[in-house]
Formats: sequence, structure tokens, C-alpha cells
Amino acid sequence: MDFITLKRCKVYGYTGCLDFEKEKGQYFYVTCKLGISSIEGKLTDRLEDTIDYASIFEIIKDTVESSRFNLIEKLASEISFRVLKNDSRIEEVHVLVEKPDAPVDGDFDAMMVEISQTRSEICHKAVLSLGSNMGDRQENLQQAIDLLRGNKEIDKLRFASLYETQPVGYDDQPDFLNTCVEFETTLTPHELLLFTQSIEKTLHRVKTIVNGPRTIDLDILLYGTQRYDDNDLVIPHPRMYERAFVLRPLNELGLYEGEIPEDKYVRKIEESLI
Ligand code: PH2
Ligand code: MG
Ligand code: MG
Repeated sequence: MDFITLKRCKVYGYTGCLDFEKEKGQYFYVTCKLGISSIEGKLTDRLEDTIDYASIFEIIKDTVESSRFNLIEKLASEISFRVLKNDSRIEEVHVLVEKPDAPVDGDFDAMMVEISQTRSEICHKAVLSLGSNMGDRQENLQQAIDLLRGNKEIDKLRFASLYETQPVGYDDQPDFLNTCVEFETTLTPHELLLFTQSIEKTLHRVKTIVNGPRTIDLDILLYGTQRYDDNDLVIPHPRMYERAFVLRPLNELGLYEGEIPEDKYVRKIEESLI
């Protein structure tokens, strides 16, 4: 393992339990040690082949300046989370936050907290269902996959074959092309939802009828083994186990072994995504 360390970056921030700390602020020192399996730049001597410490300094500065946490524990963990999300080459992060002017009556150098986080702790396997039944359906799905792959927080993406499927729910519409994709991501469920919605927007999806025709639809099926339920997102997807157009591609990816309903047809086609 190779390491890059930013030592005692001095930044002004507003983290603290007391009101005046959140209002007036104080200086913090942040030390951040990044673990990278092997820094390519040590051979190539190129900046792109390493982690630019200037970009890490910006993350530290921005996080400390813009947050108003109670605890330096939380501040340290937010810094490490953002640093890990920023570049998938970083495998682990160690953050030390010092608060030299902590409001404690007595003689001390600084109050400090140290935390460590690894990529595997914040990286999850996500599974999506993709569908299209308007325009060039295959091209729409391909573009959606390309946009997913282009996100630096999405890695190791794999997808199933294309399936021609009979519409479920609202029948009076053309057949769909469906597939499923699986990838590793450091996006949170909510960030992933915003990203899939931005892809739908980019590919000109217009919402007309519920369950009706669409150029592209991306639904989050699974996010690790986590359950998630808030106003705009429920994971696992509540209807996924009733839908052959979801279960057939999932089965192909080795992600589902059980029964598959047969009320609607689902046919694997020859053409595939790239
Ligand atoms: N999507 C729906 C409703 N019905 N039917 C098929 N076959 N494929 C879909 O992707 C699909 C559907 C709502 O998103
Ligand atoms: Mg859907
Ligand atoms: Mg949807």
C-alpha cells in the first residue's frame, strides 16, 4: 500500500456543541492519510496517475467551512466519506481532526479525534431495472448504460441480455425492451435516485400516463442488503418479485433463483448492449 498524507491543514470551521462555536467558529487542524494500493505516478511521473493533494485539500477545506456539526467525530467521518467518494483509487482514509481552541478550561495542546474508513465500508452493490418502449428502444437503453458507466462513483457495471416484454399494468402500449444492471457504487440511495432521474431527463423521458409508454425508465431494485423507505424511494422495489420482465434478467445475472410469473411473455432477443 502507498500513502499520501496532508499534514495539519489549518482551516476555519463551525463544528462544536456550543452555540457560540457554531456562530463564531474556530480553527481546526486536519491531517488526512490516503491509502492507495499502488500509486501509478511513482513510475510514470504524471499528475493524472496519482491523487492530486490540492484536490483533497479543497475537500477538507470545503467540508470544514460548510458544516455545523456538534462533534469533531462527525466532521472527521464526513471528510473521510467525501474523500473516498471523490476517487475510486483511494482504498482507505485516516482522518485526524484537532481542535486547539476547544472550549475547555485547562492547559492542553488540542482535543483530537481520529477515524478510519475503507472503501468497502461505503461501497454497495446496486441493481437497477431498465426499460424502454418508445423511439429507438435499444439505443435508449444503451445510452442509459453509457451514462451510468460515465459516473465516477459507479464501478464494475455488468448487464443482462435484452428482453422483449409484454407491457404490465397498462396494456394498451407497445412492447418494452427490458434489462437489468448491477454495479458497485459509493452513491447513497438518494443520490442514486437523483442520478437515475437525471438520466431519464437527459434521454427526454416525458411522464404522461402512470405505467404508460416511456423512452426510458430506470428503477432501483436493490441496494446491498439494505431496506430503505422514505417518501420518494422504497428499496427493495416493492413490485419487483411480481414482474417477469425484472426477474428473468435478474436470474440471468445470478441475482434471483425463485419462481417467475408466466402471465406475460418475456423473450430474450439476439441483439445485445455493449
Ligand atoms: N414498466 C412499467 C410498467 N409496465 N411492463 C414491461 N413489460 N416492462 C416495463 O419496463 C414496464 C412495464 C412501469 O415502469
Ligand atoms: Mg418502472
Ligand atoms: Mg420508474
